[in-house]
Amino acid sequence: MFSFFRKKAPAAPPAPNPAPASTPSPIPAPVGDRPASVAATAAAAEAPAIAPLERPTWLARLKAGLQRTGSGIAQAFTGARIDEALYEELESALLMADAGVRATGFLLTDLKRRVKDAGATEAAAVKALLVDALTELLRPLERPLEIGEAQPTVIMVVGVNGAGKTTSIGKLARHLADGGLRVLLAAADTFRAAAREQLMAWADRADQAGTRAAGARTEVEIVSQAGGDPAAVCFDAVRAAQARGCEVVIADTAGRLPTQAHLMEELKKLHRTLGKALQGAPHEVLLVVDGNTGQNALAQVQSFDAALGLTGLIVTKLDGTAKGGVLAAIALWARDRTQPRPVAVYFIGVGEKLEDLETFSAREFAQAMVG
Ligand SMILES: Nc1nc2c(ncn2[C@@H]2O[C@H](COP(=O)(O)OP(=O)(O)O)[C@@H](O)[C@H]2O)c(=O)[nH]1
Ligand SMILES: [Mg+2]
Repeated sequence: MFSFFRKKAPAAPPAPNPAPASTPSPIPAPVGDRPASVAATAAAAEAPAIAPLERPTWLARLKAGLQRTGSGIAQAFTGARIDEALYEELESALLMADAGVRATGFLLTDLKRRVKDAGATEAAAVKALLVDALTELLRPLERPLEIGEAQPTVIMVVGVNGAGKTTSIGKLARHLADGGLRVLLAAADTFRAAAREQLMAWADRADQAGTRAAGARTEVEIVSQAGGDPAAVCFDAVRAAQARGCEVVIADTAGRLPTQAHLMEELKKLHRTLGKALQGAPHEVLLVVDGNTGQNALAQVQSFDAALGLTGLIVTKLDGTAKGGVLAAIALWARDRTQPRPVAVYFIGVGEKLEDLETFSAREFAQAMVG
């Protein structure tokens, strides 16, 4: 399910009903072992909760999406014995799943240690231990997106063309607005004429997923400028959000390859512009990656991070032919990264509908991948 929680604003502008607690309050409380995924600091005292919605089909979709990986890994466990052949098969399956050489080696070493510690004697037990190893590797990526420490919280969204930026922004905005947050979108992809309309369509979408708390729905606003300068759109959007009391600004940007130096420079300029409009902005720099890009996804993460300092990822299209292993490679990279702020996987996309944007759960993902 999709969920988010709010944090209270620091030294808030006087709110009509001051909240008693100053600590972040989960909205809603995590369900099962799934974490709440977006944290928001709203000045509003009685933050409307997004009604938790159980959708057991969601995990099934992720499993179906990662099926090829799952069956590849599961195949390694068809024998009963724990021997070198089992580890060799697992190695091939992980490599085929796009985990890459490093993460594959890391996972196998960790798995062998777990097998030894547990005194496991059957292949079936090794499978469960692999889920544990993968879960532990992925766990640091499982963190809630924090919204509301600043007013407004400014989120910049970047990525290559077709990764799913606009779609994910639309879904995210709709979910947040259905939960009662005032969201303003900056249509800063001024290259694509239809990008604004695409955002509008999501912004206007009815609450199909049932995520809306009673009476909580707010309208999503959009700032755009036909054929205009993306930096101007971003600047205007933040200023408009301040003037209108919006809690979240999400900036959509034009797709680009990290190898396109001048376009990356433009992205850095957008980043600076947001900071000029509001000190400390953008508070989040999210990279949207297509889960089907395999090991290239890691290269994208590294390049965009070097240019902008990423705070989070949205991994899309995990319902398709994605193999999922690249998340293990990203997790290993993130572990060794020395930036003060860790990178999280805030959401994963498992389809084209509103309810297909989901909170990332390390264990669920590991289970879906191992099959
Ligand atoms: N199957 C599937 N398709 C997706 C997902 N996310 C986005 N898409 C599709 O990917 C295509 C490109 O998305 P778009 O948001 O326009 O990409 P952008 O260029 O990064 O803004 C569209 O057809 C979306 O519907 C997902 O999680 N699953
Ligand atoms: Mg787009």
